[in-house]
Amino acid sequence: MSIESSNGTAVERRVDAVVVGAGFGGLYMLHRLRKAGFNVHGFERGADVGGTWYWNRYPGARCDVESLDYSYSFNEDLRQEWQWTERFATQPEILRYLEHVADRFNLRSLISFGTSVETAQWSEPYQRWLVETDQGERLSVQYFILATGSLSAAKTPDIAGIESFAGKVYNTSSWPADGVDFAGQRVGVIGTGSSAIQAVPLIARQAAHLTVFQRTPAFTVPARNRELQPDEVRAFKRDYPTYRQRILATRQGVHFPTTGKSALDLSPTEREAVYAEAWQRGGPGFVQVFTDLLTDRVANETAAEFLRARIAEIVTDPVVADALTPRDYPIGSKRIAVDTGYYATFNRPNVTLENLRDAPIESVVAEGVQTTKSLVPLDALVLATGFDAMTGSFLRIDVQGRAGLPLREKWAAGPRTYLGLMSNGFPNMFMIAGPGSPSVLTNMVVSIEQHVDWITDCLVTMRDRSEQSIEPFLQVEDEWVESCNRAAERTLFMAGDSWYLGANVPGKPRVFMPYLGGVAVYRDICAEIAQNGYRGFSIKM
Ligand code: NA7
Repeated sequence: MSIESSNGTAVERRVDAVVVGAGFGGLYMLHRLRKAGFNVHGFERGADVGGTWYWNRYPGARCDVESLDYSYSFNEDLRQEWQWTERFATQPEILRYLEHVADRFNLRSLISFGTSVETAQWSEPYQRWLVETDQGERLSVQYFILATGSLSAAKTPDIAGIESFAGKVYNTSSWPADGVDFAGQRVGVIGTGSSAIQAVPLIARQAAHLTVFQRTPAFTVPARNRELQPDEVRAFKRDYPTYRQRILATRQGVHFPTTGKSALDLSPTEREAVYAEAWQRGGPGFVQVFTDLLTDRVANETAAEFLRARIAEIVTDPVVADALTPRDYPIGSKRIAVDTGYYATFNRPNVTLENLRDAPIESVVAEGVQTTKSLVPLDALVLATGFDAMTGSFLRIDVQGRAGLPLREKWAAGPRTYLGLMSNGFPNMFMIAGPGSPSVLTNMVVSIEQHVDWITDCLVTMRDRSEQSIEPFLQVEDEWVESCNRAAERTLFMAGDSWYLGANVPGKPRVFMPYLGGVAVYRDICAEIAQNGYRGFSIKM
């Protein structure tokens, strides 16, 4: 068989599966498929493994899921031998973990690094994908698997004149590997999402002066990060199976303490005590302490008020405190940030908050940032302006399905998938943690492992039955998308301009992209579909 590539030349290589991306998802996918006897190859645009954790090396970068939770479960020896050192792991430690996994399971030999997949075209006559890379490789592939990440395609901010800035411009999501020394410099940070909230306290300690340009204030809770104690790690490893069962039964794939009650069932004093305890405990579970914080606006407002009062307590200048206080969207509708000393950083004499609601950025000029009120002179500019989340990393590849249908066209009004795993019209193309799956609302490692396991089982079953292609029926996909949308409409997630909704990218359709039903329900749905002969999927010999 020979498939011709788009420029008419023959393919160079034939493999069973191509996996795009070598982060948590891609590495485990490669491991499982090779172990199952498939001939599999990986492509990774970075120079090494790590995905999100390879690129996001900005100062202070950490995971906001606790390290003991944010780890693979699939191998007992790996679980026992790896030692996390802190409650919330830093980016370098997570990257070391993924490098260790790549070495331990000998995965690097399967991957072409520094290589981006540019196009993938489905050939109906051959029932295979033709995959082409920016390095000129051309492969004929039965299964095309996208493990490209949910927060991987950085957003280019629509700010005029960035190229004219005389100093250096950095993006938090593609930070130089050997770090940046801001000593003695006037630094500007644009954006106040999770990345900026982690970076700002550290940049402030180094820079001569830091100016934070804020358009929308964020809700953030203290991480209360600390070193892990040998005793707790030993207990965790000893009781791992029990612990694992417990987190698989949750919505988020992590255990968050909850009262199991409505916030409105308690008196104001009792409620305050619950929030105070969650604040002291730290971490992103703050919005999980009551059952209705993400569905009831009045309940939500009680949590928001608690955090607003903390800002007023910490930040000494009332004007700055006021500017840092979020008021116009429900807490949790945009992903809550987890910080170490963020608000207190604004008490430092070398830190200024520029409230872009009072004076928007007009442009970046050679000397610095020009707002409608003043020119802020800068030596370095940091863009912490976010991502084209959840769909950006898929759509930057020119994917063409049956009858040459571009994925970009199919998803023009928002992503359409069945289970966040596959999309009708794109046979044998799988997504790991795609839109329509729990993904970013959960512990990503838990969700990734479940997707990889499901995909592997599916491919093994198809091979056993000599089946060639699989694709969801349009009707089940439409029903899935509809039910995801309906679930979102019953929540407060629709009321914040979040990246979950694509609202942070001008022109992107406003569609809530993750599945809201949670890890436990979703796992059951996927398992039941597989047990029933992949109900809802068209499978061809
Ligand atoms: P986010 O959370 O999307 O934050 C991006 C920030 O950048 C946010 O404060 C934006 O303000 C701001 N932004 C974006 N474009 C502009 C322009 N043009 N001018 C001024 N400010 C701008 O991205 P992060 O990287 O911080 O975090 C992403 C996720 O990674 C996070 O949720 C965690 O899950 C990990 P806006 O809100 O749009 O007014």
